[in-house]
Amino acid sequence: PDRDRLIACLPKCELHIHIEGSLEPEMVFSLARRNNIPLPWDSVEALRRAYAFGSLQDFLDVYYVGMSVLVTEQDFYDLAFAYLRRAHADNVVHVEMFFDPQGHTSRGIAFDTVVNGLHRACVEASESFGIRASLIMCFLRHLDEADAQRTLDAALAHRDRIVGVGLDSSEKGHPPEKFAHVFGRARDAGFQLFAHAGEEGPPDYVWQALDVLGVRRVDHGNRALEDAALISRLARDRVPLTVCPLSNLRLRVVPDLAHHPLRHMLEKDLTVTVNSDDPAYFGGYVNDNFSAIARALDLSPAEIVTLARTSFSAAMMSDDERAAAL
Ligand code: ES4
Ligand code: ZN
Repeated sequence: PDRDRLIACLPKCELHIHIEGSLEPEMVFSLARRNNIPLPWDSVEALRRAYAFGSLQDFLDVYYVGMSVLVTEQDFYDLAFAYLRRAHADNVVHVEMFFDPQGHTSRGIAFDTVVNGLHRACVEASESFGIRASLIMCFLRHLDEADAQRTLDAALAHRDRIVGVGLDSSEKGHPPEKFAHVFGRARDAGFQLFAHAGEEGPPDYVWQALDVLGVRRVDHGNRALEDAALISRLARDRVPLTVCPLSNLRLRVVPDLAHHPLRHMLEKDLTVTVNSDDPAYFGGYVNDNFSAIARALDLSPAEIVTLARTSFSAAMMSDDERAAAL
């Protein structure tokens, strides 16, 4: 339909993508073969059948096994380059890419191996087809703060190649305040700050992300709508929310997309963007997310244009870079 043609031709930024979540089942199997890594599934089809998730934790259990096939610098390069090429095909011009170093260092992969491969893909994709891409490392919130502190120590040697730190993985029971000290250190070291909050966790976790961690943007933020004072705060400070419709559907954060809170977020003047989260696992890249939510909520062309434009205001970009991109 016309709506999908509009979506396809709009320039966009992708601000919520876990690069390990762009690992397609075929690549899981080809890298497993290349690196001699055993898998609990005997075919691509069996792996796809495992993508029936009842919750965030169900997904994470598969996600951490999937990423275990990533071993060499070339693996990380191949993963990120394939994603950036795919994003470019969706008219994504700027990417702020999450990665999970602890998902790799915990398996004995060196921090440098991960960053070297991902960074080289960002540089070469930019040279090859002009996409801009930067790296944000996330702390796994189910691990303790001391583990995050050691991860930050390792990142300091790559300060010029990692623009920010975020917080992801199992949300419930792991409030942002658990990471207050390490986020303080990251801020002092000059990193931009982000956190997943209000995906499954309560509005209080969104407050903590803002007031304890001091994040510049909230990833998901769906449950902020349960708290009127929080909505006012997010609107007043124009805190962007990086919303991921197909992720919310597949992880049962919403029963169906017709009940997705994005329409209410727009009505309340929140700064909302549309993103893919873990596209290989959730059934679509960024344009698929735009199409699915636009159709379910019957978004107008003007609303679709607003969502794409907002991705630029929510991005880490100078005004000059923004003007050049638009
Ligand atoms: C994630 Cl959807 C989601 N939520 C929290 N942590 C994550 N890591 C990768 N995808
Ligand atoms: Zn996410």
